[in-house]
Amino acid sequence: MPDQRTVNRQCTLCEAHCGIQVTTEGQRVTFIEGDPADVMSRGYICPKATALAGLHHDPDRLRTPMRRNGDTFEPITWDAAFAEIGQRLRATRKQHGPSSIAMYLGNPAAHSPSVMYGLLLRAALLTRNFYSASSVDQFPQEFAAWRMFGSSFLMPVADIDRTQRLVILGANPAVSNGSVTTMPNAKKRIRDVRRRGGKVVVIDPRRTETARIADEHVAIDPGGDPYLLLAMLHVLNEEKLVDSEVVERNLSGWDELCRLTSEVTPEFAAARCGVDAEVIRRLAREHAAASSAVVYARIGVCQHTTGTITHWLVNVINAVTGNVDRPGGQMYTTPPVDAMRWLRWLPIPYGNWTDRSGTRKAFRFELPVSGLAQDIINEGPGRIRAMITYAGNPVLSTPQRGKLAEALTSLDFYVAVDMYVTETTRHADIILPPVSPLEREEFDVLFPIFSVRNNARYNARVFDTPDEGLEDWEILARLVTEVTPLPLRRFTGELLNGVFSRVSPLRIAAVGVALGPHGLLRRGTRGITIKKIKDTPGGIDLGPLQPRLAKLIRTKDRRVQLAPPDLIAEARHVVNAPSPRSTKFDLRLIGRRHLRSNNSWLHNVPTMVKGRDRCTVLMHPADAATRNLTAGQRVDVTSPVGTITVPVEVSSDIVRGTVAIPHGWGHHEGATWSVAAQHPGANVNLLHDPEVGDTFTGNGGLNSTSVHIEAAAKIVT
Ligand SMILES: Nc1nc2c(c(=O)[nH]1)N[C@H]1C(S)=C(S)[C@@H](COP(=O)(O)OP(=O)(O)OC[C@H]3O[C@@H](n4cnc5c(=O)[nH]c(N)nc54)[C@H](O)[C@@H]3O)O[C@H]1N2
Ligand SMILES: Nc1nc2c(c(=O)[nH]1)N[C@H]1C(S)=C(S)[C@@H](COP(=O)(O)OP(=O)(O)OC[C@H]3O[C@@H](n4cnc5c(=O)[nH]c(N)nc54)[C@H](O)[C@@H]3O)O[C@H]1N2
Ligand code: SF4
Ligand SMILES: [Mo]
Repeated sequence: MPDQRTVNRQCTLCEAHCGIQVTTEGQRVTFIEGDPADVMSRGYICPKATALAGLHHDPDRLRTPMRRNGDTFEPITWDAAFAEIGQRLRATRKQHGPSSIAMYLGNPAAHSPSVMYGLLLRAALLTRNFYSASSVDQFPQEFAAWRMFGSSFLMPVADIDRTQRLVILGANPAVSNGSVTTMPNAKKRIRDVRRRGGKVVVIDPRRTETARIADEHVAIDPGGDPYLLLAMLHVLNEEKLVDSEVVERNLSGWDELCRLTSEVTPEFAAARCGVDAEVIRRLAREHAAASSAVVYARIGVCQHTTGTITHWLVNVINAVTGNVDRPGGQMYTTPPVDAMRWLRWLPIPYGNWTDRSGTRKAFRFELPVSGLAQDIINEGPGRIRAMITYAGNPVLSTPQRGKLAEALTSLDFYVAVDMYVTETTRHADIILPPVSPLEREEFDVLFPIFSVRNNARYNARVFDTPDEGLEDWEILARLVTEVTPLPLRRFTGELLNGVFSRVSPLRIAAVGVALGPHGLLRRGTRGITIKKIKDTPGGIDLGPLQPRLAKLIRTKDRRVQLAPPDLIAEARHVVNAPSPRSTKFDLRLIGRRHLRSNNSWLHNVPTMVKGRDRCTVLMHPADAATRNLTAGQRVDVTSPVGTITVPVEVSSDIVRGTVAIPHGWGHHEGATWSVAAQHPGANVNLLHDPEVGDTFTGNGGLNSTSVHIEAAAKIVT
């Protein structure tokens, strides 16, 4: 083939950022495969990587700005779009104040360095009503890091490549490929723990794809984790299994913590978490005895009312067994752009303002997204009048009692930065689509901060940016100039435009790399530069994680805080609370991810949705039998706030009394993506109560819902 080319870059669909080789013929992608030279993924890709081709060629993907005309959209020019947006947003701000404009920043935003301009836009808006996917995701993990290490940016990473004992709590990396511990080809990394004689334990209500390749699966009842962890600490203290030298030297608050755990015996915990008391004892003993050990916890435990205290207890167990900041434990990276080193100086405001109901506190300049719909809808002062969404689909991905779509239609003005007309963006007045991922040249600065190995990798463009195409950062920069509150906006706007067009995220990253721990300024000619990274196939391996907590920690006494008073008080409250039992809503509902699905937006790519229905409710055979339900039958799943209808999938992989439904479905609500509309599924977030969330951060309590299930009332054809 004369015009056949192969370009090496990364798949940016999820945090793993696997290296890929994209082969093209003319303007078509013909093949996507793993890049064997990639220093992180070593040739691995999951089935989603090929979706990049489907996305690029998808006729439904928007290529020009669209403006609402009644119930449809029509194309307009970029200049006309920006002019109208500027005028409408400035008018709203003038009439109702800066907080009348809200912004939601969605998950894929974090997968591109364009996010820097997203945050600049957030700053320029001067709004209190800023939201992101963080508050249905890792907020509790950040809060625990803030209280224990002094900054929310100091979330430690599990050193999976060197540990001898890996305990996975509420995460399914065999499918998700890791999160806030970025580990492409997680399955191989997990198998490698076992190959080198280590042990892998998965604690999860479902025998997951990860549990299948582990040494042991401990089935736990949803929400049982804080009891299990407190009881493990009870055993560690009672049997004097802690690393007393480390406790003495680096940690504060162990005695206070022991006063709390003294009441939480394994027998007490067993009744609350469904794990046998002897198993809890053994988990504690084995963690202490291993030459290195790490508990790695993620969204299965974040998305609970107890999210923060669970993450805190996870870090405590790692710390008191001597496994924080040492190889094989929880560590910090030394990334090419050392953003966390700089950002940890930022003050973390908490509770400085709230949502309009006064119940949800702002945490690090952000409000929990579950309050969004009501803060648009409810009449009265402080109401949100205009909205910007950037790379997010909160109608499907956040709990809003089904009110968000209606809320968006009631806004004075709504602008979306997105390449699809989704269940959310279909309510926009103007949609601004960025170019496809394959038309971007980038250097990721975020995920190297959470990677299991230090690395620097470059993302080359596969196709030239189309003449009229803009990248996210260019769109966001133009929005900044439109909303800048600076005086003489016309003049300063022009000036800013001129500056921004020269300051691409790639240039900012180049400076960051030069100033970073591996850069020219530190290492002289041995240091790395963006050019060197670009010229090295597969990227540059910067070695295993190094101890560096002593340099990074921001607590007053420079020790890890084991007993922050508010967390102790909340844990005491949780221990003393009666165990919740509802006779009507008798099943616990949790989430589940699939290897071919990515949150809410890959369902328009035919290869991602072919085969059997994935939006099913998974239930134990005994639970199905007592309700006279059979596999494939459609059922109504009802929670205290909503009902959805989905088919049943029966499997003994899930514990009795618990059911699992994936999120990101419910496409009939939009019916604007032609492929996705053919297998819509149902929106599980209609079942989650926006009032139920993590006590500290208000993070969505998406695994804290109870439901009732019965045969579907209506026959759907
Ligand atoms: N019930 C339940 N709900 C959940 C979860 C759960 O486990 N259970 N998980 C939560 C989690 S962890 C997350 S992160 C959120 C994710 O939820 P969101 O933050 O809402 O993100 P997505 O659903 O991935 O939607 C991404 C949108 O961005 C658009 N997009 C994709 N790439 C780009 C790009 O490069 N630029 C721009 N401008 N747009 C782009 C897509 O078209 C899509 O509309 O969902 C959360 N919701
Ligand atoms: N294929 C695919 N990969 C993805 C995504 C995707 O949608 N699809 N999304 C990406 C995103 S945005 C994120 S944040 C990450 C998330 O990555 P992970 O944190 O690995 O998320 P999940 O795969 O949802 O795994 C959560 C696990 O928690 C379990 N769980 C639920 N409740 C409880 C509980 O109370 N206690 C315990 N111990 N376990 C519980 C569930 O059964 C499930 O196995 O994945 C990323 N990768
Ligand atoms: S795990 Fe899959 S979706 Fe994630 S980066 Fe790798 S290939 Fe892409
Ligand atoms: Mo996420």
